[in-house]
This record gives sequence, structure tokens and C-alpha cells, in this order.
Amino acid sequence: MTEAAGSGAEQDLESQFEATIGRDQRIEPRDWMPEGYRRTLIRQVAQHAHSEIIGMQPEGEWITRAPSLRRKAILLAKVQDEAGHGLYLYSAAETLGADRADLTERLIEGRQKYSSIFNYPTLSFADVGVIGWFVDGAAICNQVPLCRSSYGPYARAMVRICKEESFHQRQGYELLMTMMRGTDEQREMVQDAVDRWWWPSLMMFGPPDGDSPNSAQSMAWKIKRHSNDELRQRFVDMTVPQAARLGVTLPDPELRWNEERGHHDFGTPDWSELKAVISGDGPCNTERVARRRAAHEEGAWVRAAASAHAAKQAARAREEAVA
Ligand code: FAQ
Repeated sequence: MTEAAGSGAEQDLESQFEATIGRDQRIEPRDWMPEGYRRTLIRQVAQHAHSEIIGMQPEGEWITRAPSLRRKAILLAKVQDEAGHGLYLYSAAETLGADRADLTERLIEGRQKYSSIFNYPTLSFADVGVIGWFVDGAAICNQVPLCRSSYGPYARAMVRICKEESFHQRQGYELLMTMMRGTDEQREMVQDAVDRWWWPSLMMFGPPDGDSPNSAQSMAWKIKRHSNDELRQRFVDMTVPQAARLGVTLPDPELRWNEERGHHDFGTPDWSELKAVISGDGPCNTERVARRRAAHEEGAWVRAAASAHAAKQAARAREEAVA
């Protein structure tokens, strides 16, 4: 094939891809896609998967210390759900040609990111409730639009994940409601957790739009459907009435309803803190990655046993096919 014919074919594929995106249809694993689209998706989906897996740690620390059997069972189920989300997402990344073992290596060597939010400590049981309310709430705002993401396997994984995140958010809110009906000390614990998690939760949505290098292209490809600031605003608008009903104060003196905009105005998160946490300098980054690395190393025998079992089964199936 001549170079001209080659590039003509490539242009045809590119225009088919653009047309599929333009019609709001899905790109599927076997479809042709530009290398940049594939790379962007692997980056986002892998970071998302890593976040779910690392995100098991802050709440997981409270499983043995939950105040009742009921709370323990709920928390155990929630943390297991997060593991499941990580696994769907690693599978979605594999459909793009990524190798799961390689993605894990990148995470534990600090070469791939995960959400900043999981680098903060969980100091009291109220943090479990506030993570459900804020962090799962922020995850829902961010991820419901991803159910319409242009890449089929990612969008479909999001549908189930969002259903579970909604349940997680409710369990967090219900836990906090229960604590708010309790003693003064319990109410103080809730307010303290709200004070510590509010700003980091706003930072989950990423840098402000003017400082978000990936947004324009990701939105043009319909991987992302809304900008970081749009989703952050949606989260604030959703959370303010919930805070009033709960009886807690959100720690932002600039927070007020703006009649003209039809949205709440709010203060500016400390973007230098987000940068520091993303680049490995948050309160718990070292501990989170070390724990993930240890779990990976300790699980080596399980992977070896599962591979040996799969190889044995495949050999048996071959023998049966021959017989
Ligand atoms: N933390 O140009 P942008 C959950 C990075 S799951 C760390 O704006 P983009 C469930 C960004 O990657 C939570 N890094 O990037 C749960 C990029 O770096 P790179 C995770 C961040 O991709 C609940 C650079 O900064 N959710 O909570 C953060 O267009 C409870 C420039 O940023 C997802 O992953 C950050 N906060 O937008 C589990 C959702 N923000 O790669 C357990 C899917 C930005 O160029 C318990 N992801 N960065 O070196 C997304 O929607 C997007 O990737 C954004 C970032 C919005 C996170």
C-alpha cells in the first residue's frame, strides 16, 4: 500500500470515529480509535480503578472498630463494593489493551495517580459517615455523567458503580443522622469530620477549569461530559441543603446562595494543597502506597495458585476435546 493510500485509510477511520462521537454513539473495544483517545482513557480509567482500590483503606481501618455488629456488616459490604468497582474498572482498562499487572506496578511505584481524597486520615468513626456523604456524593456527581461517556465498557461499568455509590452515600448520611440524634460528643465528632473533609472533597473534582490540561480534549471526545468546575458546583448545590437538614455547618464563610446565578457561591479551595497531595506529599500518601504494595506482595501466592489452577483446567479441557 502506498503511503498516500495508507494515510487516506487512516483519515477514513478517523472520520468514522469522529462521526460516531458526533452521533453520541459508543466507541467499542474493536473499533478503531486515535492513539490519544486510547491513552487518555487508559490514564483516566486506571486512575479511577486505583482510587477505588486505595479508597478501601481509609474506611477499612474502621471495620474492626465499628461500634456495633450492624455498622460492621454495613462497612464491610461497602468496602467490598469498592473492591468490586476497582475490578470492573481494571477490566475496562484491559479492553483498551492495558495489562492489569502493569497498571498495579505503576501504582505501587508511584508512576500512576489515584484520587487525592484517599490521602487523608480517618480519625474517628464519624469520618466513615462523612466519607459516605461527601466522598461518595462527590463520586456520584462526577460519575453519573460518565455513564454517558463515549467509551462503551467504561460507561457500562459506571452504571452499576453509580447505583452502589448512591447506596453508599445514603448509608453515610444515615450514620451521621444517627450520630446527630445522639450525645453532644457525637455531634462534635460529626462537625469535626465535616470540617476536615469538606475542602479535600471539593478538590476531588480536580483543578479549576483554567488549570485543567486534559479537560478540553476529553470533553471533545465525550469521555468527560462536564468540566471540573461545573461538577464541583453541582456537588456544592446538592450538599448545602443536606448539611442544613443534618444540622452541621460547612466550613466556608463565603458559602451563600446567589439568586442571580441560581447557584451557591463558595470559597476557593487551597489549590497548592491539591498539588502537594497529587505529587505525593499528602498526609497519608506513603502509608497508602506502602500498604497497597504489601498487600500485592502478600497476594503473590494467590495469583500463582489461580494461574496454576486455570492452566490445569485449560489442559483438561484440551484433553477432553481430543478424546
Ligand atoms: N486526585 O486535567 P485534569 C471514589 C490529576 S472514586 C488526583 O483536570 P482530568 C469512589 C489528573 O489525573 C474517585 N489526581 O485531569 C470511592 C491529571 O493528571 P495526569 C476517583 C488528580 O483527568 C468512594 C492532572 O491532575 N474518581 O471516590 C485529581 O481531565 C469512597 C490534571 O487534571 C475518578 O477517578 C485528584 N483529585 O480530570 C471509593 C473519576 N484531580 O494524569 C472509596 C474519573 C486531577 O495528567 C470510598 N476521573 N488530578 O498526570 C475523572 O473524572 C477525571 O480524571 C478527574 C480529573 C476529574 C479526576
